[in-house]
Amino acid sequence: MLLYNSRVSGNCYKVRLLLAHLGVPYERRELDVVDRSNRPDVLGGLNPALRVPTLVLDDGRALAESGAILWYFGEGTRFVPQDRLDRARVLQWMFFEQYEAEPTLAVARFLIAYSQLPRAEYEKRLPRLWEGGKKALGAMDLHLGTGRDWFVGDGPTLADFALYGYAHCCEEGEFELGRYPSVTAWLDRVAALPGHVPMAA
Ligand SMILES: N[C@@H](CCC(=O)N[C@@H](CS)C(=O)NCC(=O)O)C(=O)O
Repeated sequence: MLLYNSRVSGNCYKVRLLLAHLGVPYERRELDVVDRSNRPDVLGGLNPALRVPTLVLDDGRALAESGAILWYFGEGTRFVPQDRLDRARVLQWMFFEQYEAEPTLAVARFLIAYSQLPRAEYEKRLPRLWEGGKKALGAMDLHLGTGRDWFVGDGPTLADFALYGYAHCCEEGEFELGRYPSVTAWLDRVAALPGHVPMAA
């Protein structure tokens, strides 16, 4: 199995994190997230969106979108609850991650830490991204602050891995994690799970 990956992408990291927890072996091919000029050559025919993560199974079939890849490997494991409502709640937080958290936390981080653009070129975009990212972190903090250790149920699920991808590195986007104590405690909990791998692994 081959994962088209970027070392610094939280979307790719979510997948690597789950595969590490499940002990699933795979190969990685690194793609640049700044110079994307080879994307059509490499990912054309595999993922029409030309984004990473893109996974190619051993039989040649491809799967893209971090959430879909998480679901493909997570179904039937301890990371997807048996209860129907809890399963839907895992999806609730995965959709939240893609609509509220990733487009704000990830984009602010990318512009500031990885885009190699002069700050003047993107500075006007930051207040909106910060506003949206704070809203997402605030909602996560509120949810976890009601005495929960995990987003759904009594143990880690795909929802936790999906949200961890960009929440754990949001300070690179100049978000202040100290304002979200329940999120900070949850990040520590995820990082303390046996089998955890850091993004740089
Ligand atoms: N919704 C997708 C987003 C994937 C995505 O945005 N990947 C970025 C890296 S984090 C990428 O490939 N960017 C390059 C581009 O937009 O051309 C997912 O969750 O997998």
